[in-house]
Amino acid sequence: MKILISLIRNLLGCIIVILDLATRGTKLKRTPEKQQQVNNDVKSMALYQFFACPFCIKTRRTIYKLNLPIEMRSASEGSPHREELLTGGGQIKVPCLRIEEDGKVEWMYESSDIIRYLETRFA
Ligand SMILES: N[C@@H](CCC(=O)N[C@@H](CS)C(=O)NCC(=O)O)C(=O)O
Repeated sequence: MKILISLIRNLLGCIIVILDLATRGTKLKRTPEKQQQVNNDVKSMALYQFFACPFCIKTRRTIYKLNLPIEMRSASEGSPHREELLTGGGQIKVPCLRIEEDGKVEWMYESSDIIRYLETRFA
């Protein structure tokens, strides 16, 4: 039963991934200088995520639209990043944005909080 639910969930996730890819639209355009600055700013960030999780897809969509080259780290079972997420953030829940700035590390959970943070900072 657990396997069936997981299968259905992943299947639905893959459908949402395809719909997202088909309807993403265009990326935000910036001057080369501004884009370079943004690229540098996001070097300190990484998104822990699952490929087919709807909350992760929603977050990745915002990251795509805002043209942010944020590193994606899979938190799926078997991935080395899963342990990092648990140890650093305190729970296995995705999406989670790791932000390292001024020697401090913040683990931001909740897709709506991550999206609001990125839009406020980069839109
Ligand atoms: N309210 C959260 C929901 C996140 C959530 O439920 N994520 C699921 C995956 S879709 C999760 O991480 N579950 C833990 C697990 O599968 O181990 C958000 O919007 O980010």
